[in-house]
Amino acid sequence: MKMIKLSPLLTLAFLIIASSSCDSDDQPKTCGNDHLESYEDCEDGNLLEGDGCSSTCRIEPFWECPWGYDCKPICGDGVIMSPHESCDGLFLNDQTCASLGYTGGSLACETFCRHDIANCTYTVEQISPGLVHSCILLENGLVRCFGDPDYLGNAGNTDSGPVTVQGITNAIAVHAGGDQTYVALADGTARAWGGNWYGELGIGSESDMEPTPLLIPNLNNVVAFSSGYGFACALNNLGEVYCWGRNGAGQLGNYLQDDTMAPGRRAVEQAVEICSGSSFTCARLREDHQYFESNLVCWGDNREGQIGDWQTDGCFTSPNDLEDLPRVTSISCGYDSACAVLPDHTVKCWGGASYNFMPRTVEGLSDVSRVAVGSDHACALLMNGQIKCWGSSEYGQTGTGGLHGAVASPTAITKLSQYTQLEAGNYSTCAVNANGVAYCWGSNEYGQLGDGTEVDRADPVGVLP
Ligand SMILES: [Ca+2]
Ligand SMILES: [Ca+2]
Ligand SMILES: [Ca+2]
Repeated sequence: MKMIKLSPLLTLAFLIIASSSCDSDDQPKTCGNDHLESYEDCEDGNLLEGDGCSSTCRIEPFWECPWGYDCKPICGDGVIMSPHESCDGLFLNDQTCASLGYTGGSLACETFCRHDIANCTYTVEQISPGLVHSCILLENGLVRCFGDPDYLGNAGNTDSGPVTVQGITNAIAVHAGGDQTYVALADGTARAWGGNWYGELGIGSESDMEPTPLLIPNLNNVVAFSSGYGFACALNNLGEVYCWGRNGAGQLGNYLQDDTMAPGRRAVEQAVEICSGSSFTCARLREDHQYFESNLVCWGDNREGQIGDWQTDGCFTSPNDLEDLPRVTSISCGYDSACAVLPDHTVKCWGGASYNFMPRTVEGLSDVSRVAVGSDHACALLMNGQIKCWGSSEYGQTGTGGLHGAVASPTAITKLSQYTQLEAGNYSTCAVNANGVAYCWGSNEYGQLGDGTEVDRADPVGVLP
C-alpha cells in the first residue's frame, strides 16, 4: 500500500480549510491578519509556528511578544533559541573559545544572548583596515584578509573571508590600502597584490589587477608600509622611506612629479613611522634626527593644507619640515588630513575640510597614546586602553552606536575593553584588545569588518578567526 504523506504546509492548509468550515469560537479565523484581536495573545502577520507567535496566535514557549507584537526569544531563561540566540546566560550551546576558532580564553554570553568573545584569545599581531578589505597579521606569521573577494590575495577566491593569504608565511607587517595589500616578510623581502593601475604595487610594471602576492624587487627589510591613491611608501629597518606609483602631486617625495613603477629615490631617512593620505605622506623621525627642526615631515599635495605649513596651495615634492610641531610621538594620515600625538598626550590635526588647515588641538582629548584617521572620522587610543572617536558616523565608523550623522567631539566607543592597537580604514575602524582579539566597526559593504556579514556596524564586532 502506498502511504500518502502530507507536507507540513499542506497539513496546515488542510487544517485551516477544515477549521474554516466550522464556526467554533476557539479557532480564531483572524490570526495572521496583522491585527491584534482581543482574543489573541500575539499577532505576527503569519500562520507559521516556531517564530514566537503560533498559528493560533498564542505566544510559544520560551518567547515573549511585548504588547503582542515583535516576538523574540526570552534572553535569560536558560533556553537557547537558535538561530536567534547563540547562547543564554550560563548556557553556551556547547561552544568554547577554541570551538569558535580562537586559541584560548573563556567564552561568555552577552546580554543579547550572543557569544561574547572579549575574553577569548587569538593574538592578532597587527590589523590593517583599508577601503573595501582589511587584513590581520597573526602571531604565527600568517596573514588573513576579509572584504571584497577580489582583493584577498587568493586567485579565484569568492569568499569575503577571513581567508588566509596563500603563499604568505613569516610575515612581519601588513598594510591594506585602497585596493592593494603590502606585506613584509621576515626574510627581508616584500610582497604586494591588488590593483596596479598606476604601478603602485612597485613590481616594475602596471596592470589592471594582480590577484596573488608578487615580489616587490629591490625593496629590502621593510618594517612598515603606507599607501594612498595610486601610490605606496615603505619604511625599512634603516629608517629610509621609499615611495612609488603616482607622483603628480609630489607624493613620492623624490623632488620629481613623474610616476614610477618601482621604488626609486629615497624620500627621507631617519624615519620611524610613516603614514599616507590620498596624495600625501608624512614621516615621523627618530629622536636624534638631523636636518630638520621638527621630527615630523610631510610631502605631496597641499591643496587641503595636509602638509601642515599654514598654506593651502601647491605641492611639496620633497619633505616639508612641520616647524609648528617640533616634536610628535605618533602620527596618522586620513584622506586629506592628518593628526599627531604630542609629548603631552594631546592631539593636533591639520588639513581637510573637517579641520582648520593649520595644526590645531582636538578639544576634549587627553592621555592619548595613538590616533587613527579615516576619510572623514578619527579615533584616539587612550593610555587606559579606551577608544574615543569623532567625525562622520554615516557608516557607524565612530563606533558610538549610530549609523548616521556625525559625532562633534571625541566620544568613547560603546564597547569598552583594554585595547592595545587602533587603526582606521577609509570608513571603518579596527582595534585589537589585550587578548589579541580584533574588533572592527563602520562600513561593512564588502565584509571588510570580518564578522561574516555585510551589515554596517555602529558597535565593535569581533573579527572572525
Ligand atoms: Ca489577528
Ligand atoms: Ca507565527
Ligand atoms: Ca532564551
